[in-house]
Amino acid sequence: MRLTKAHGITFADHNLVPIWDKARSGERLSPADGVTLFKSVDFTAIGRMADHAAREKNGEKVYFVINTHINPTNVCVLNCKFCDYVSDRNDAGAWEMTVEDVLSHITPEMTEVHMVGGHHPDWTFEYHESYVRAIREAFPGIQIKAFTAAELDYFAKRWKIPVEEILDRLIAAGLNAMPGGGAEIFSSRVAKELRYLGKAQGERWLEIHGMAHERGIISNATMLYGHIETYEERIEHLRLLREQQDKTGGFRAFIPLEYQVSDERVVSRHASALDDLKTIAVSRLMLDNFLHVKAYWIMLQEDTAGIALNFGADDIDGTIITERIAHAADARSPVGNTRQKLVRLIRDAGKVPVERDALYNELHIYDDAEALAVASSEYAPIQRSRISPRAGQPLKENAGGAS
Ligand code: V47
Repeated sequence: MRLTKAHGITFADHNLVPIWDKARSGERLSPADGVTLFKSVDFTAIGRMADHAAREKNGEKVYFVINTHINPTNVCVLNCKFCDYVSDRNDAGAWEMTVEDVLSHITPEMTEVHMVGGHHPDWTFEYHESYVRAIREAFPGIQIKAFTAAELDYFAKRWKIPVEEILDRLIAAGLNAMPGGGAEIFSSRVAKELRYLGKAQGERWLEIHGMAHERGIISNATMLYGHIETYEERIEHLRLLREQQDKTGGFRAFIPLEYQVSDERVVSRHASALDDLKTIAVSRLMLDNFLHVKAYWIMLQEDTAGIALNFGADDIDGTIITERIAHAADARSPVGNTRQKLVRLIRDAGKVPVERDALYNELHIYDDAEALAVASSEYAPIQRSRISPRAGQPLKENAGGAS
């Protein structure tokens, strides 16, 4: 095999050299470049290119947050084929949280609460709004990242309230940011096959994020991969996100979500670690206008997430405490993590741990001595995945239902 050396990288696949030239000079990669990267097996070169792109944006810094994920209900009118999280309200595993239940999951140490739930058939918008207001009253300093564009679209249709008004009311109640879920893959072919045509489709999902950005609300974006989608469909998804970001600029982090094989077994096995790393790297290279790419340790597993920090990712999300969506599909990661473990993961990757809040304000930069001290202090995962959170909490009578 003839190897080509170009500006610090040794290439086995010569097709990548012109892409590296573009990436180095800040020229935008085309969709065809993206597909070429996905189809290439020159992993080290792809990783080096993506690491370069990440360093250009964030240096050696890798971000994490002390947060919790709260899922007030798993009752949902949808039946997406990839999702094991949802329940019918009569199922034994269904749960509905009261406002007090939600508050009981938050501690003063947390700086971010991430809250998303099912498309409940009869909880009013006012009930969802009351969660945000109650969190803001009880924890004035916490940042609230809540409700996906898919949920906002559902509230709007179900309760005949314009999304603009919904956003304004949530902001008045205390909303700070929007999570990136519900995007899946922007493809009507996949949406039809995986039965998610019933939720906000690509154009609408992007439009709602644009509305949030115009109101000063930052948001994230996700992509569910590793099922029936093609490389071309992944790239089209990234292209559409990049285009929206050019228009409204409010996306902060992109999070590729590796499909966790659900009971329906859309495919028989998880994406490989190589596919995970390549997806992180290609996303970093294509999304030149996104500041952050997250290696979501819950779905990647900690080992792959750690390696992803040298493949273009600069964020690993946070402590989470009790993750339910991926673990409903029996994800193999712990459901939560400790600060020590996250600092260690970042330090072991040779990067600088930075504790952030939901808005990416830097709260604490760990110098190496401190990172070493934190990383080598005793740590333990909070809960192993095999203790399934599937059962959630028992249904409570009249938890805010509109009926
Ligand atoms: O919207 C559902 C996906 C998302 C499965 O914004 C599945 O900071 C994999 O959006 N396998 C929820 N994925 C998670 C999410 C998220 C996570 C972390 C951070 C942020 C952020 C957002 O999970 C859903 C859906 O797209 N999902 N089922 C599954 N079996």
